[in-house]
Amino acid sequence: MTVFGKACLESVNRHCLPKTVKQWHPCFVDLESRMTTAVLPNLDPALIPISEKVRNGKRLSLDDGHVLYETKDLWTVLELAKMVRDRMHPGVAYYNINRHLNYTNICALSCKFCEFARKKGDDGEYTRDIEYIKEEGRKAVESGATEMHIVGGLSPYLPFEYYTDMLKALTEVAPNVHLKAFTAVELVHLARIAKVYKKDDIKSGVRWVLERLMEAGLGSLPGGGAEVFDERVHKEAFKTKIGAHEWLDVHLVAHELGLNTNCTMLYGHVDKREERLRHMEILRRSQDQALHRLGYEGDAEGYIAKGVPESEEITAPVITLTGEGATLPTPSMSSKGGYYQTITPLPFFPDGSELEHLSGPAGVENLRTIAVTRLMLDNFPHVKAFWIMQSLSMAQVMLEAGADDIDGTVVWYDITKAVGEGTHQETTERDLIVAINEAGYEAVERDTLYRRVERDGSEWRVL
Ligand code: V47
Repeated sequence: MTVFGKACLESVNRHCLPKTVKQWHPCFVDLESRMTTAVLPNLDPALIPISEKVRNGKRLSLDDGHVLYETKDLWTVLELAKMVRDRMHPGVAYYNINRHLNYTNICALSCKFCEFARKKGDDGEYTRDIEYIKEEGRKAVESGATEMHIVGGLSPYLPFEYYTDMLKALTEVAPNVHLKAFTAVELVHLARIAKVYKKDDIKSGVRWVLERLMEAGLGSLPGGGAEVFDERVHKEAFKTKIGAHEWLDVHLVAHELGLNTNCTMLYGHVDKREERLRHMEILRRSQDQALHRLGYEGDAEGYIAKGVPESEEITAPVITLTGEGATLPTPSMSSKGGYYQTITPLPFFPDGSELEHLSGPAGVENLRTIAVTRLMLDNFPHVKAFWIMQSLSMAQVMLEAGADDIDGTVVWYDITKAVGEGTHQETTERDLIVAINEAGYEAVERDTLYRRVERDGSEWRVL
């Protein structure tokens, strides 16, 4: 138990939680607080002012994020993230019944962290035809899936119509299955192959593409391709991929069109912790803008990081959803615009990539990153511990450290493979429920938009 445990928190507040760090300096420590540190010898006083902000639903600064990342008092960081997560999603954790579909692994890019991409003629290169894709749609219906998560490489060999045909074919065979498809990177590529891409006006081309894809059945955007929004990291690890501005523009246009989107952070390769924190700052400012469009008012005095270029252009006030009684956005607000639903931190898998010499992050770093993400991204409704990349056991533990979602049954997954696994990486609904229940939460099946699902075998409806 740490000082911020639910039961303990109130008593700490009443008796000894000091208002400033100064009071925790040894010269100022009173008897009560000395007793607290005696019971909790690892308590880091630097976390006290941060806990005050967290308790009051205030935005944390990049310096606070730095403390959360560097402190030796990991348990308090986890406990703070759990406090926020429990406040936002009391008693529940989410999963879904889904299928991932990777339609091609041919990719014009050569990102150093990627093990998935192939060039035409390489061993194992593939492009799925529409019949194959339809069959996947039928299997999704048979298995009762509510979502297909569809992403692929940037193939120079596929015309724009392939993408609209794919969505139309899936809508035909699986009309009730939500199509969460195409990362921002793919959408910019689609604008290029449709010849509507303009370097100085990315938004208009992407809008054209998204409108066509929505007509064909697109339901929302997954969060891939964000990596870490930083020029240095971009140059070093994924130079030819779109940068932060373009990624954000795509999501901005999607939100304007009423589509909900997700986002990710691929960490633990050439990135530094401070660069991850800046990535989080940029994302939460982008979400401020989306929530402001939905009518959230926010805190005009709230902390805004200086010197983070992508966030400087955003004029929305700071909007947090972590305070007591905050209302989370719902799909019914989508008539005014979409928003980011979920942030999924993705730990780097080195095997088979050009960065294989790096070790990649391990359990403690992953656990801490989930917690820091929950605490920093105070306006994101959900934090996902993607079990495919975290392992189901770690994803379960992460439910105690800020995560409220572990993704779904998945079935096929080709982007990363756990040691000894091929692309068939499936888990059962039962295993997901057991993992969530064992962590002490009610397992709630959700659809892509986080509406509760009521199910009878493969038949389902949203509540
Ligand atoms: O865009 C690529 C990343 C992403 C590696 O939106 C790698 O709900 C780790 O975006 N090690 C695809 N990661 C996955 C993704 C995702 C997953 C689950 C849920 C959602 C969602 C989105 O995987 C890519 C890239 O950022 N990636 N290579 C690697 N070696």
